[in-house]
Amino acid sequence: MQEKNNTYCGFVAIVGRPNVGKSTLLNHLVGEKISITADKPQTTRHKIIGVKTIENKQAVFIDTPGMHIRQKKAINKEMNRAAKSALRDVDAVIFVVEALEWNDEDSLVLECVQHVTCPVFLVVNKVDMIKDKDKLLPHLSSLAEKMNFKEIIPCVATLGEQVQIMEQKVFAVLPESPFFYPADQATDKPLSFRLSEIIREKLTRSLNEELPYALTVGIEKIEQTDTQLIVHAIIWVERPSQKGIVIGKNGALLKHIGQQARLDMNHLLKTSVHLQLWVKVRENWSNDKKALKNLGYLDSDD
Ligand SMILES: Nc1nc2c(ncn2[C@@H]2O[C@H](COP(=O)(O)OP(=O)(O)OP(=O)(O)O)[C@@H](O)[C@H]2O)c(=O)[nH]1
Ligand SMILES: [Mg+2]
Repeated sequence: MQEKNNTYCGFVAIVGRPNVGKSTLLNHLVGEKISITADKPQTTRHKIIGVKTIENKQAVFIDTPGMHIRQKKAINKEMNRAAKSALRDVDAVIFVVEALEWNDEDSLVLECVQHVTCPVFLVVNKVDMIKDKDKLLPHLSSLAEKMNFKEIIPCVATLGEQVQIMEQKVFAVLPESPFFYPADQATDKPLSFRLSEIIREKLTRSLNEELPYALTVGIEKIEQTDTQLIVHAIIWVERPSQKGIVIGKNGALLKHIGQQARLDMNHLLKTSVHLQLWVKVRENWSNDKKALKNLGYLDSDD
């Protein structure tokens, strides 16, 4: 007799060096903004789950921090550790690279994915950036020699190009299993985390040089009134001079960040949000393990 109601479910790690488009891809795969993105390396700092359920199949995608080599602070070690740990016990891997590029950090990621036993899909992202399209095929052939990839899929994550095809191919390798998440749940992260990340995205996009790496955001309190949600957030920086830059002349930059973040929060929560932002100094937080723990950077499940 044919079995009814079989379900398929599995974990799918999205890995790659910084800035190749992993989080952009995750958001397109899930169909919702789950993970923040910016045109700077090391934007994602945590493993972030995005769940996509279609009928009797569920893929639990894990976005990861870009694996990197040169930075040596405690937070960088933690990010690399989180990315590597995402490869444990997964059912498929999406390894993202940038079209026509290959560097030491891609090689580091390759070394890690060569050890997994599940199918590895190579996604060659940003093909829209290629000026001479004739270069793509030879590039794909050279990538095919690096390991036995299940598939090599060129893609434009920002436009969602080829993302549906990728989804079909990944869904086809999910094992038979009960669902891990309710069908209507899109991420594992609590609201406070999502709100803090929205603020960090606006800061990362607005600030230059080292400043995005010197700050983190914590949500102190969320209050519900009759008419709106009041979110109290602290932006932590490492030095007093950085505080002044984040606030800006007459508070202009902080106001701009607040306006941008509030729009995204209104959209996410479908309610009016009032955002209270403070900037405080916590010396050397990014290289201090105790501070990292307090600020939510040490995942307990790794
Ligand atoms: N032109 C182009 N830009 C892209 C594409 N995909 C992503 N980007 C841009 O590349 C930048 C980095 O994208 P992210 O999704 O934040 O990259 P990431 O791999 O998650 O980066 P980290 O979290 O730092 O490791 C952003 O500015 C994206 O808009 C693409 O297909 N084409
Ligand atoms: Mg990212």
